[in-house]
Amino acid sequence: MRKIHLDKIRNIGIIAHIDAGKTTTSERILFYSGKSYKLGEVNNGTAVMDWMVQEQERGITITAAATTCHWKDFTLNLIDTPGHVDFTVEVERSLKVLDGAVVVFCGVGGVEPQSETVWRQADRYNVPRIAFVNKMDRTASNFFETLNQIRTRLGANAAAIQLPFGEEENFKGVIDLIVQKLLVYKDDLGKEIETLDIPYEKIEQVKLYRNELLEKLAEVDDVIIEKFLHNKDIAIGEIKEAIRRTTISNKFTPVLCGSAFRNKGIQFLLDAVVEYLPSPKDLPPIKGINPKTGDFEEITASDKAPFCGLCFKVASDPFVGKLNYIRVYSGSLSSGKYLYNATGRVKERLTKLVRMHANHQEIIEHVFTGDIVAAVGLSQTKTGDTLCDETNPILVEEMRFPEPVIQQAIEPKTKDDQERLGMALHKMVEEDPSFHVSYNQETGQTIISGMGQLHLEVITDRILREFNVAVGVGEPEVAYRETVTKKVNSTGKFIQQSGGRGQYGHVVIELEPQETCGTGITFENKIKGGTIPQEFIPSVKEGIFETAKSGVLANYPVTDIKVTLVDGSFHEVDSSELAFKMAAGIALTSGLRKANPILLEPIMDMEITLPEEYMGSVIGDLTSRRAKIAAINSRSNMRAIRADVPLAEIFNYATVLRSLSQGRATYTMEPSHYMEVPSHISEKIISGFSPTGAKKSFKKQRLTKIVSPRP
Ligand SMILES: Nc1nc2c(ncn2[C@@H]2O[C@H](COP(=O)(O)OP(=O)(O)OP(=O)(O)O)[C@@H](O)[C@H]2O)c(=O)[nH]1
Ligand SMILES: [Mg+2]
Repeated sequence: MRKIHLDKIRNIGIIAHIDAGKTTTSERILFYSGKSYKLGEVNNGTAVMDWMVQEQERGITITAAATTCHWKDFTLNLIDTPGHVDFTVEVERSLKVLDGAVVVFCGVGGVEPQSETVWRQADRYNVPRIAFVNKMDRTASNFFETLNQIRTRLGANAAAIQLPFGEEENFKGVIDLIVQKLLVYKDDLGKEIETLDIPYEKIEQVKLYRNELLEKLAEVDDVIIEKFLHNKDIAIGEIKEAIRRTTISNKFTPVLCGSAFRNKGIQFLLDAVVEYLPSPKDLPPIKGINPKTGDFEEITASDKAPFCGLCFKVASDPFVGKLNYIRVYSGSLSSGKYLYNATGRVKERLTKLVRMHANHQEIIEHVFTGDIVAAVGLSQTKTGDTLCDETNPILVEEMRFPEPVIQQAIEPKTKDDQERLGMALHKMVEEDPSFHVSYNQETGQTIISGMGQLHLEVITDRILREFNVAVGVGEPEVAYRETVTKKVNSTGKFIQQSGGRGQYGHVVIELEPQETCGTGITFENKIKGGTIPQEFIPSVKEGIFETAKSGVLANYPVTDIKVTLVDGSFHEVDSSELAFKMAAGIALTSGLRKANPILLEPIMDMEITLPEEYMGSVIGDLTSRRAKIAAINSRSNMRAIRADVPLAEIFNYATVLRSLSQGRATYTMEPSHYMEVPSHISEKIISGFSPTGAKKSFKKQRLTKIVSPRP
């Protein structure tokens, strides 16, 4: 029997632009909830959530860390995510399984580029959120400007439910607009809070913002609009209920403020989390596909329902080995039991269940609906796999991960380490869906690809420290993609009949470009009436996805295509999974050749913040780099240029920008989308590649950096 009622669970993530204070806020949550006895700081490497050495050394979060703590009689499963765009996959997978999020904003920076990114990610998963404007103690922090930007840049129906009291270094506490009280911190640790009446000089401002709060609620809530229009009193309880209703239905975002570093505002943030963010049962049931029938089914958030959980993260632990992080959507589970992996179609035995506290584990015996836990013993389960009850198989919608944009060659420093490097890379791929490894037949080199230079740097550093393999790496290069521009039909046959049991696979596919870019590969099965038996369909899909890993132009992975299986045939005896997989691969390759293939390159969404006087030279330089300027805005007393720039043009841009602006400009960028490579450039790239492996072979990458222990 479960001890914690489902109503009392909050699964929340902390998301934000890099450095907004997510980890500092998480550390305070752990402290005030009694989970940590000491305040952890990012600055001196004592933050429990930033447990990796690479995080502590660099002062940034790299991997999403999960923990569980309690606030009042609620249980909070909390995930602190990284802000750096190279680790965006961590935000993506966390949002997939979380029920709510706290979006942290820097009170000085306001809505920064990655604040927009994570906001859009949360939009995509329909995650209800509350906003926390942090760093109110800092010079030039501006709560009202940030609130304004949340509305204008993010398009949120947001309103303050608190106002800051005191500014910058005199920031002392908050005014609660709902109960109309001033809450002042009396000590540095933020434990003693005094509740006072609103000071006289603040009464007008409080009236104004309280009214604005009610107005914004009235726009989206029938109960409030009714009372508001008729000028009736609205009770505190009614306001809170309306905030809860509208936050959960994603129609409203309450905005709070504080200073995590100065220990102010966190208890009220926790109150807001439990009051306004949903419990697992407050959200509409998620849908899954029954693999037997192909029909959609609702997954009921109840312990009594059959088990269904999603593995959203895989990590390796030095002591227990592989850990599978699971969000339980329905049913319950005990350690020692068997589970069915509906994605991989294998049965797995769960040897141990643990509750994660950053990198520490607490052994538990049972898990229930709504829990976020880690499992040991699931050797075949990967990120994105659905685990369920074998008699009630179900598939939760697959997760989509971003395509890597840069790649480099990697080799072990000594030949003896080849095998261990292979093992290390295998582990990394298992953990990180945005990290890919491929082997270039032409050059005999292993190529690693990822989301950015920092991403690959952290991976090579981990290979050295965790696996003790020193490696050499090449210069990072652009990871191009291939796609098609025309719709074609293509047939693939894999037939071998040489006495005895043969092979027979025959498929007809439709191959077409996807309308929107960045969608990867979509596979649809339109086979009717058993032309190809259902049992072979997954193999056809597998064949398509595997073949799409290397395209027909220059061996780059294929993306943004839709493949529809429309026809085919089978043989009673000779047909096998392998034969259909091969046939699908043949169909795809010949289809790609016919469908006017093109090369795609990653385009980065870049924001450069700089003083006005450098605008001319920076814009001039950007234009020479094939950039498209999207907007020029003001940021405090600086200017901000927003541009789309091909990644190929901005390697080592930091050095360029430094010299153009005497070190006064800064920039952030993130992969935005793929675009066709202009033909004169694409010809050069393709001519460097020969599918026959004959004379014009791929250039072998020169290794330019060695990652090995310092002497
Ligand atoms: N003055 C001030 N500094 C803060 C506050 N919150 C965080 N910081 C500082 O801001 C820096 C970044 O804080 P983190 O908590 O690591 O930020 P983060 O959002 O977790 O960063 P990433 O995980 O790397 O994206 C650290 O130096 C913190 O001490 C605050 O309220 N006031
Ligand atoms: Mg952090």
